[in-house]
Parts: sequence; structure tokens; C-alpha cells
Amino acid sequence: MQFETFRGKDVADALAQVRAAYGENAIVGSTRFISNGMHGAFSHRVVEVTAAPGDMTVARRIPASSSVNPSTRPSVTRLTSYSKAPSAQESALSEEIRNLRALVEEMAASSRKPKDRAINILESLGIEGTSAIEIAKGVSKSSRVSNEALRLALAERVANTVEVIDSPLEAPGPMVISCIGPAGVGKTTTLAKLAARAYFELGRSVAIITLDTFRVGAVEQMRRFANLLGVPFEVAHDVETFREFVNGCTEDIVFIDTPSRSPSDTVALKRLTDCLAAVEGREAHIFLTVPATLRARDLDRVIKSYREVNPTALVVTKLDESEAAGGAVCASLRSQLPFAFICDGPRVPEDVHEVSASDIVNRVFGNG
Ligand SMILES: Nc1nc2c(ncn2[C@@H]2O[C@H](COP(=O)(O)OP(=O)(O)O)[C@@H](O)[C@H]2O)c(=O)[nH]1
Ligand SMILES: [Mg+2]
Repeated sequence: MQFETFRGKDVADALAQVRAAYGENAIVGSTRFISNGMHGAFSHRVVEVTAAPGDMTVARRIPASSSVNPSTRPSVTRLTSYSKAPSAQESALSEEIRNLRALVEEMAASSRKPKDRAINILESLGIEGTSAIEIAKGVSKSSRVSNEALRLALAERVANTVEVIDSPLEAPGPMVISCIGPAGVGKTTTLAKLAARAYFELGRSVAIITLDTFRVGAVEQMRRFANLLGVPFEVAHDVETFREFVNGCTEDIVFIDTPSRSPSDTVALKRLTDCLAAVEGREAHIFLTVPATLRARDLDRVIKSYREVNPTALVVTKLDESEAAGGAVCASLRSQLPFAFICDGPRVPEDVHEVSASDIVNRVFGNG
């Protein structure tokens, strides 16, 4: 028995050609999917069916696309069986089509995956929302092959994105250092850490002025701390008193403790802005202080309301209380402020650290 080969764009097309050539009694040998031999966008699969006439009296009308295959095939099926209940061959074909469809779907899914995977990784590290999208966007496609490569690429991207400043504590010249921000974020604690470090560890001359005449006990708390250090201490109730104190100081670094007012208290924010603007002849380091645990929406509100005070850098506190350190990266990206310090505990002065971009990356991605 001589089999001939029929090629169609799909199974139905190939069988239609068999039917046209040999009629309903045709014997179908093998069926397989083959490439059309083209590459790239022109590449597609065709179905190849071998068949022989079941009834030798049937006229042979072989289409131009088919070719003669002189080999005989032991495994044959009557064409008529294709229109009846599913045969083993039909089931095998369905199975093959199902597999192909699954393969195509998987390929489509994996082409979407890298960006989603990148965002998943970032979110698991605490870098959320638009910050995650911004970082994921900058990762080159070639680095997205494996999760490990993707993680490394994201770490590199974070390292290249975040900015840091050198610690001002060792910089020469007179300066003021102030922490601003909402209640309870750690402004006073951070200021105490920095003052103690500047005074004890770096031997700088230090003075402290507090503007926080609102919170009960705040003045006494700061006075005790200044006495402990043995440094000058003043309480400024208004802009004029503050101007007099700060511009009369002869110490290298004047630390200014600020009150915790609601970000919507515009009067208090105006007073704070006026005080800090009254500083003359000193470099002003105004650190917007935010905890790593702050949610994105609250973070945006804080950044917006303190913008008019003109913060120069960022202090991120309470990293020890945050499950994932990525909140610090979000704070920096959203505020567009460089990191000055990070704090990871309440201890004075141990729990404050100046940072490099790679320190931030290590904290967020871990060292391993
Ligand atoms: N766990 C932890 N607690 C901190 C950190 N910084 C400050 N605190 C604590 O947060 C609370 C509020 O700090 P405080 O400096 O008074 O906040 P302020 O209202 O912004 O001046 C205090 O109990 C501090 O000990 C930190 O980095 N980690
Ligand atoms: Mg305070």
C-alpha cells in the first residue's frame, strides 16, 4: 500500500485534502505537527497526514501541496473514523493540541512575569507602590532570567537610585542640625544621639536649643540631657528669642529640637519655617525624620506638609521595628531627599548610623 503525504494548516484542513483525494474510505497513516521551515515572525506549524486509498477505485485527486511517500505504514486508521467517536489517534491529537496550547500560554505568561516578579520581590522587601514600579522599570531585560539575577539587578538599581550625604558631624564650620517631623517619630531621640556622638566621640563644641515648648516635660527632658553632656541649653518660645540665641552661639554645632505638631497645623509649621530661616552664618542641616514603618499614603502627607520647611536630607528611624527595611527606600524616593542617617533602636548614642548606598542595599536585600 502506498501512502501519500498531505499538509494542511490544521488537522481538519489536512483531512479534507485526504477526503478530496481518496474519499471517505481513505486510510490514514500518521499525523504530526511540523515546522514550515521558516524562522521568526514567519514561523508556524503545519499538520502533516499520510494517507492511502481504502478503495482502489477512488479517483486520486492529489493537491499540489502533497507529496508521495513510498513507505508503507503498519499503523493505519480509516478516515471515516475521524467523523465518529474519538479514536485513540484523535485523542492523541487532542492531547497534543492541549499540550501545545499550554505551552503557548506558559510562554505568554513568562513574557509578562519578569516585571511582576520584580515588583513581588520589591514588595516583599517593603518597597511598595510607585517606588517598586519605578525601580522595576529600570531593570534591564537581560537580567530578568532567573529570580537570583533579578534580585541582584534590583539591588544594583536601588544602589544607583538612592542618594546619601556624608555625615555633617565631622564637617568643619558652624552649623545647625535639626530634626523635623510628626509626633513620636524619634526627632528628640535622634538629636540626642547625634549631639552625644558629636560631643563625646568627635570632640565638637555643641549647644542645644529647644523649640518644643508644647509637649509636657519636653523642656525638662532636653535640659537634663544637655546638663548630662555639660553643654549650653536654651528654650526659645518665639522666633525672635530663637534668632537671638542661635545667632549668638559660638559653638560649632547647634542642635535644635523641634515640636511635634500635626502636619495640618500650618501655623506651627510656619513658625518652624521662620525659626529655621532665621539662622545666619551657619550651614543648616534640616532632617525630615520618618519611621521606616510609615505607610506610603501617610509618608506622602508628611513629605508634602514639611516641604515648606525646606528639609535637606532624610533620617529614617525605627528600622528595628519594621519587618522589611524597604520603607526607608520608599521614603527617600518619594521625598527625593538623600539619606543622612538611619536609626535602628532607641539607645543613645549607639542606634544611629550614617549610611552609604550599599549599606541601604544590604539592609533592604540582606547581605547574602
Ligand atoms: N525602636 C525604636 N524606638 C525609637 C527609635 N527612635 C526613637 N524611638 C523611640 O520612640 C519614642 C518617641 O521618640 P521621640 O524622640 O520622643 O519622638 P519625637 O516626638 O519625634 O521627638 C521614644 O520612646 C523613643 O525611645 C528607633 O530608631 N527605634
Ligand atoms: Mg520630641
